Amino acid sequence: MAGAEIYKHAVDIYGETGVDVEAAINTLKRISISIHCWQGDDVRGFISKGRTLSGGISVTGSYPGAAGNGDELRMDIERALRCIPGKHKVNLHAIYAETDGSRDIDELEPAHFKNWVSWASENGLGLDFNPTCFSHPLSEDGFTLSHHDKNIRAFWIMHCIASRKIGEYLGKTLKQRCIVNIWIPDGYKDIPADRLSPRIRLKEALDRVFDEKIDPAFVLDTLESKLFGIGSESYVVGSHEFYMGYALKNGKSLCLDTGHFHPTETVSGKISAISLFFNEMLLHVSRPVRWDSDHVVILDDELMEISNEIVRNDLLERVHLGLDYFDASINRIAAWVIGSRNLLKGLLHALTMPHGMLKKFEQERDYTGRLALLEEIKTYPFAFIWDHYCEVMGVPVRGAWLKEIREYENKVLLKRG
Ligand code: RNT
Ligand code: ZN
Repeated sequence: MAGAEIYKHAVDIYGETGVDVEAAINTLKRISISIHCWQGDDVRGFISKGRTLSGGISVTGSYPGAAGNGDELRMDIERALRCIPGKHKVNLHAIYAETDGSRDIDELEPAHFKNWVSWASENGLGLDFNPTCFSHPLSEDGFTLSHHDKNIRAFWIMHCIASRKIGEYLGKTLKQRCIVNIWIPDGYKDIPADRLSPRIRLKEALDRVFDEKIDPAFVLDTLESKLFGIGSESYVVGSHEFYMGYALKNGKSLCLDTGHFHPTETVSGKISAISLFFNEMLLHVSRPVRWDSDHVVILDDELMEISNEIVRNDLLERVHLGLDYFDASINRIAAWVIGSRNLLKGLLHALTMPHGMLKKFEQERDYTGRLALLEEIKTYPFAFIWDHYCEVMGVPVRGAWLKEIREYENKVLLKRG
């Protein structure tokens, strides 16, 4: 059978379960994911050169070819985007500012991101943003917005305000709202004697950060919780309960990172509950291996279940999807392509699930039918639908992208000093 026939056959098979594959494909075309710039240079950034990554996150591996400046990073992202179907956003961190080196991160301005903005606008991309509350001398003792020293706290408050202003500029200029996500590493390695005071300080610091009026048409503020990190194993100030309460009370949104919960807890299980109380949320799609290790996203059960929850609860407009992982042990551009294609694959998979039939079985208490169908679907010809999607979107089909990335590696990456 030729490609078109195979695809048609797959469409018919899915049709038998009530699934409209063409409609699924048209929906996927409109989904924009946020691709994290920091996979390209191991979360180093340009203004913290020489500083080591801190805050309990860690990149391992020494694969050659990391981007060393804005032009290299943008060029690498462009290369990756040519292998990823659809129109997407790029997620920046404050440390990717292009300054003359005289400024610290509490004094960053929109102008330091003008190269990013002109590049994004030329390439039809939206931009998201994050303050960088780590890898800095003032975060080295493990505390930022909840620091006991009010001057250090003030520094981080200024940095977060500056970041929200930059987000507003990105959103306004690119005419696409920018998500500004705050994550801080604050916490204790060992059992604290006082869990409350740092949380009181964080609450007050956030109030000051959000006192700065930023147009919600251009910025969506999100807060990212965490259960533990390296160096904050026993206590994290910005826990899930903390931000859930803070965001609900103050009209902010949550960011759920798939690596930030207890290993047996799943983000897929939380989305429906949160959707009842929040209009929007952000997900940091990552892959924890035994800890919050930020491995490259693969098409695993949890990714498929997260996608199912978003699709079957009609949350595609309200759940924003960002990638968050960093692997320096493989080609970094391949890492972007693999993770991004997998997230899109997960979504397409969810869009082609017979949710109608499955829900009907469930309503009728026919759990036998539900399990039987769920298991049969696993061997449906999904691959041909995905291949067709790549083809119509003008990106390499199946593993053909790897050859392109290897050529780029030889021509560009391996020549970098
Ligand atoms: C850390 C958080 C955070 C970072 C990025 C770089 O545990 O997940 O989102 O990974 O901001
Ligand atoms: Zn994250």
